[in-house]
Amino acid sequence: MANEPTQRGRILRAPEHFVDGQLAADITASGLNEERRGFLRRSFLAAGAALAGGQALAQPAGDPNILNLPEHARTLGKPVASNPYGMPSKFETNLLRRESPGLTRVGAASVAFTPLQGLFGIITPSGLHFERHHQGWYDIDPSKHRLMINGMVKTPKVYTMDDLMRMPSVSRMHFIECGANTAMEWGNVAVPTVQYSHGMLSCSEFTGVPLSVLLEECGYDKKNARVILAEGGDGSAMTRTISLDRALDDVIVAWGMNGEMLRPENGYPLRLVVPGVQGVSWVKWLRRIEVGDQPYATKDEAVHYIDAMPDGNFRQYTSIQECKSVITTPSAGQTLLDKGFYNVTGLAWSGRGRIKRVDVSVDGGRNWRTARLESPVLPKCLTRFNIDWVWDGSPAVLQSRAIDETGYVQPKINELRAVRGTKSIYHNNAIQSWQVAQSGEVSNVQVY
Ligand SMILES: Nc1nc2c(c(=O)[nH]1)N[C@H]1C(S)=C(S)[C@@H](COP(=O)(O)O)O[C@H]1N2
Ligand SMILES: [Mo]
Repeated sequence: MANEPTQRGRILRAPEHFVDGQLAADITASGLNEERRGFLRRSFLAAGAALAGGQALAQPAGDPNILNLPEHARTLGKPVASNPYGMPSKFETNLLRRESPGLTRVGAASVAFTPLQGLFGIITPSGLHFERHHQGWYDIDPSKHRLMINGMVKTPKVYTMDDLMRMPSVSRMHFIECGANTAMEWGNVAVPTVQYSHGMLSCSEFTGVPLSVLLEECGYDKKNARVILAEGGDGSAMTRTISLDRALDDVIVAWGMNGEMLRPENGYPLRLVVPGVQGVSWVKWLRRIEVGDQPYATKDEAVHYIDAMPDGNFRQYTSIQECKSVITTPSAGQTLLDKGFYNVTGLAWSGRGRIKRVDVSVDGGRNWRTARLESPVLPKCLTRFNIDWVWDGSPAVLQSRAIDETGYVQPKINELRAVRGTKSIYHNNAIQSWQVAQSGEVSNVQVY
């Protein structure tokens, strides 16, 4: 696994394609007009002046990739709709969901991780959304799919997809994180890349009808009802309990993801979106919601996604994904090519609301600088952060620490262990450390 290729496994020196005065002459030779050349020179100078660290500029004079007009500049390109459903460039084939070999006995009950190291911004491309199935995935015929709402309601109802999609809908951006994300790292360093350590995390714009609208329409028992039970249409008959307060707050019965229908792997044609709550409650292939007056002690809930504590007890219903962050570049498995300038970038999120601040350390947590948060900064959504760094070529330990709007500060791994022990699987939101060796190689370490 350690040798598995990672997307953008090598980080190119940022200023590599800046050019000097000599090249301006070559550009003239290649046929650019005066006006264009003037523009290029100005922008190169501006970019060059902004360089941190005062590195020597690259000398690409004589580079055939600049001197010779490529074929694509001399010929007719492909016609529109050659790919009626667009796909990534053939040069990007390394950016893939990956399964952790041997994690579970069968692939139908496993995980495929999102390649966080290769993504920009906050939205996960739908084809790279992580997958977690207890019993495989299906491509369900939407014309045959039904959603039943029953239990403590005045009028139990069965909805078709057409019924649901006529209702008032909302579109909201939210992260989904499996409660078992970063589960392998409780005891010590276990996995070689951020894809495996944090890749049970994705973020999309979801579209659907608020669950509150459906519950109102069915006339839920306002006096006595306390919970809902959501049931999936797969063989594992996944069921999860959600408190009625939460169900009425921001839960969505969703069919849309990133502007199109959900992908089959992610619950097509219908899934529950439970913002801020661990992934297991986001029931896929959603077929039934039952309103009740006490938590359903389903077998699934008794044994899965509960936290083993040091004293031998278990914490149950710790469903909210606490504030967490991780640097995605540079991250383990990547190699810095040279000393000099790097944009350190990563993701921060909190199941309790908005991210307020992210601090970054390059010396294992002794000193911290505040990173730039990119907009939008939305509640229960991924937030992208960036910060400048000039690497002097000596060993470094990179860390990020997120703070959410409740004031909660992401803990160090030793602080978390002091309270939770090492028997847990779920809800590890510790600060992640990446070590940069003198060689430029980045690896997963635990430093506190
Ligand atoms: N019906 C059903 N819903 C399910 C699951 C499942 O196996 N069956 N897995 C759950 C778990 S544990 C997680 S983390 C999320 C994963 O959602 P994704 O596969 O869209 O990433 O779906 C949840 N919903
Ligand atoms: Mo999960």
